[in-house]
Amino acid sequence: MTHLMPYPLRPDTPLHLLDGTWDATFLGDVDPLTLDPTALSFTHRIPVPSALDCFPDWQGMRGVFALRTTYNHTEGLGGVLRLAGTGMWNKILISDDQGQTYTEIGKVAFPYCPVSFTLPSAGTCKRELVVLCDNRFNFDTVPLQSEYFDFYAYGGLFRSITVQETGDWWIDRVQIRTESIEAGRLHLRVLRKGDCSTSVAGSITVDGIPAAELEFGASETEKELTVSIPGLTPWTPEDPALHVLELTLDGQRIQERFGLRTVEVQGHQILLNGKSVVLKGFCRHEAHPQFGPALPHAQLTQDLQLLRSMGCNFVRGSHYPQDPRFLDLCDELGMLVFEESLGWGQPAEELDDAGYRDACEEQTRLMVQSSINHPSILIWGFLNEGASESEAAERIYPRLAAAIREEDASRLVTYATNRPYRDEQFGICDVISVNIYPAWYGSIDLPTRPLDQIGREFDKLRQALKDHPGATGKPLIISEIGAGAIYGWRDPHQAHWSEEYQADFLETFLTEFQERKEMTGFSLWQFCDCRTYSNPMALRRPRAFNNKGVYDEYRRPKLAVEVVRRMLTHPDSR
Ligand code: ADA
Repeated sequence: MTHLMPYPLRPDTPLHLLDGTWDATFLGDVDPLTLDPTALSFTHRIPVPSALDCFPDWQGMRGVFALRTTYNHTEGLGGVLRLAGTGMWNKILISDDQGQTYTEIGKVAFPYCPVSFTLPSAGTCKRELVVLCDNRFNFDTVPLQSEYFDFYAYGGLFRSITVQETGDWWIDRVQIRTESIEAGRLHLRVLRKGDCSTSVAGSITVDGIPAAELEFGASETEKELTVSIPGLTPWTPEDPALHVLELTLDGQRIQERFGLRTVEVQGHQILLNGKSVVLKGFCRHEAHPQFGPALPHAQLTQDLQLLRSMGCNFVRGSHYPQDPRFLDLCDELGMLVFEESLGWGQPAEELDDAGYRDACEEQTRLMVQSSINHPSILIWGFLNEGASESEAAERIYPRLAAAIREEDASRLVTYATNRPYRDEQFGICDVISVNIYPAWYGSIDLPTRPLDQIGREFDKLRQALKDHPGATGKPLIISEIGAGAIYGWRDPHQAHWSEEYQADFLETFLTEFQERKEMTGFSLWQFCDCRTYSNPMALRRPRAFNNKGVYDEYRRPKLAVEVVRRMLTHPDSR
C-alpha cells in the first residue's frame, strides 16, 4: 500500500503535512535577501506543492514569489521541516510570534533535492511559514541550474512539505543495506539527531519479528549493527517483496521500508541478487505542460503503468533527484531505477568553480541519504553529459564518485557521457553509460539509409570502449538514444520529426541491442515530451519542447509505443 507520506514513517510523532492552499504573490525583480517579510501582502491563493510559474497569471515569469502558510505547532517543542523537492532558489522564514518577527530557517538552492531544516522551539503555538522563491538564473546563487539546460527551470515548492515536531533528540533515519540474501542479513546504520546528551535504549523489529536490541550512549549520534532475519523474501522486479523495519528508542518509533536485494557487476553483466539482469527502459523527466515538475500522485502512477505496459523494467530519473513518492511506487512495482543528481552538460569552466563543486557534492550526498532505502534504485549517477574529457573533470568526477561510495557502497556508480571517444573519467565508474544520437544529430551520410548508422556507431563504440583502460570489461548502458517525433505528424516518406521515423528508429535500435550481448541495458530518450526553452536551441526543438518522447507531454502515444511494446514483450527479448 502506498501511504500519502513516503517512508520513513514516524507513527507517534506529531506531524504537520503543510500541503494545501497557501497565500502567494509575485514580487518581481526584488532582492530576496533584504526583503522585509512583515511588509508582504498576498494577492493569490495557490496550491502547494506546485510550480508557481505554471499558473495562468505567472506563466513563464521570472522573479521572486512569496508563499505563506500557518500551522499549529505544540508549544515549546522543536521541529524538523522537510521539503521533498523545490525549484531554483528559496529562503525559508518562520514567525516567532503571530507574524510580528521572523527567523530565517535557511536557504535552499538544490533544485529537486529533498532537504530538511531544524526549527527552533517557540513559545507560541501558531506558526507562520514564509518562503521566498526566486526562479531567476544566477550562477552565483543557483550554480546547479542554468539556462542552457534542455528542460525548463521552474520555481516553487514542487513536492510535499512537512513539519515533524521534536523533543530534545529524534531518530533521523535507519539506513538499511542487504549483506546476504540467503542469511537475510542486513547492515543497519541508525542516525540520531538533536541534543543527544542522554543515553537511550531500544529495540528493532522486522515485519514485527524482534531483530535486535540497541543502546545509544550519551552524545552518541550513530550506531551500526548487523541483524539476520532468516526467511525474508527477497525483492525482485517480478516479486517486489517489501519489509518494514521498526525501531523503538526510548518511546520514539520510526518505520523504514526496504527490500532484501543485492546488486553487483560481473564482467559485462549486472547481477541482481546474483542473477544477470538486462535493463530495458526509458529516461523520464518529471514533467507536465500544465503542472511542470509538480506531478500529482495519479500521474506518477500512470507514468509507471505506461512504462510497465511497454515491457520496461527500468527508468532513468533524468536529470535530478526523484520524487520520493515515485521511488516508493517503483519499489512497489518492481521498477529498477537509475537516480542521478542534477546536472546537464556542464562545461569545464563550471566544473572548475569551487562553489559549483561544493553544491554538486552536497546535493549528490543529500540524494543518496534520502533515497538510500529504496530497493528499486540500482544505480547512482551525476553530471549528465558534463565535460568529462576536460582537465577540470579530474577535480569533481572522482570526488562525486567517492562521496556516493562513502554514503552508500552498496550500489553501482556511473555518469552518462555524450563524449565516449574522449572521456577521461570512465575509471571511476562501475557501469559505463553512454548517450548517443546516431541517425539524429550530426551528419547523415546519404544515400545510405540513415538508420544504418545506428549499428555502425555501436561497432565503433564497442571498439573504442574495448581499447579504453577505464571502460574495458565493464557493463555498458546506452543511457540515451532517440529521435524526435511531433505527435500526430504522420508521413509516408518517414521524414525526420514524423512518428514513422521515430518508430523505425527505435525498432532499429532495439534490433541492434538484441544482438549485442556486450550491452547490458538502455534507457531510451525519452518517455514523454517535455518543455524546454524558446531560445536559439528552439530551432532544434519545435514547439519549444523536447519531442523525443514516445508519449507526448499529455501522455498521448505516438507510433513508437506499439513498436517498443512489441519488441520488449516479445518472448525472445533478452
Ligand atoms: C542529451 C541530454 C538530454 C536531451 C538530449 C536531446 O543527451 O542528456 O537531456 O537534451 O540530449 O534530446 O538532445
